[in-house]
Amino acid sequence: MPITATDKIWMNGELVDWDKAQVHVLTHGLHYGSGVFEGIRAYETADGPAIFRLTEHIQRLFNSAKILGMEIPYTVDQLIDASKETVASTGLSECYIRPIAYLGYGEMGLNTLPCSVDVAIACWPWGAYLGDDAVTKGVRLKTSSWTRHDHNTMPPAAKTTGNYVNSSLAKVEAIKAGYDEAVMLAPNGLVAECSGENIFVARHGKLITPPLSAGALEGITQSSVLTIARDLGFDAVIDNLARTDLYVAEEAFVCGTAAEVSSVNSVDDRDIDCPGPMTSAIAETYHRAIRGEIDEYRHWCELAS
Ligand code: PPE
Repeated sequence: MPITATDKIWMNGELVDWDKAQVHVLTHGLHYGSGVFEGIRAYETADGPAIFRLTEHIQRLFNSAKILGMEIPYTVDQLIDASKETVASTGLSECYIRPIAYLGYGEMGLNTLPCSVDVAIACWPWGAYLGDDAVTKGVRLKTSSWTRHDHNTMPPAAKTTGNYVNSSLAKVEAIKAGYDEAVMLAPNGLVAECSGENIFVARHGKLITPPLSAGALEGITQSSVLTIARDLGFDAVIDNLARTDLYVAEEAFVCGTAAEVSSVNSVDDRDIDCPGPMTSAIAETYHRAIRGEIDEYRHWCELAS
């Protein structure tokens, strides 16, 4: 999806002009995928732009770095403030936010211990990740021929830049085959997640989403959806799913910061009623929650200024 430029990008402690936010071609992260990143959204609320669950996203960035053994030279609070400062500098009321910490220029080779860590935060307006019709018409999923990483190869628990080659292989395969998104299975055949979203299905009236142990990212939207679903009175759990659970699901949806809540209309050409009643109720509540319209979830909306 094309990027629309904004004014400034935060790089290593200062806001620089968008066009000047550049790195050297020998940057370590470019060669070895040695970076960690986040995807966050800011939404317009009655009190001004607010960043949805910003603190948890920045904490996850630090956890990803910890898994990689990467020392981010800032504190969680500093990157929270920097994210707010970057959003405020754009003047936008709604945008996508991309913090990234990566091994920088100066060292080559696979021993990352001497490498410096650079940090940048960019924001830009980003529309519906899976298309404007994703909530109402739903998306077509295809089980990928690519397997999600094992925990002892590329830990899926860390949102590492290099991990996303696996996601891109799956996404491109699905699109070329005429589908919208790929479902990825773990090496043991259980459902992990989609290329850039967590997945939920309803079976016997209960909503189920796969765990981290099955190779899913611990999604912040997944966590919001679990809370919302339970508050709406639905039974919702984190549990393993077989591929065939998707084929006979009563309803299904995917969720993530970029995709928000998007319903699924089929998996491997097995149709699923769409949008299902629980999906519709959750999507509607989520869309109000992110804009600060529901009191009990307002603490998720962290004002940008
Ligand atoms: N799984 C994966 C693999 C994933 O990339 C995301 C986010 C999620 C689950 C959902 O996580 P959360 O955003 O915390 O609910 N995917 C990001 C988009 C990736 C991309 O750059 O494209 C996102 O939604 O920001």
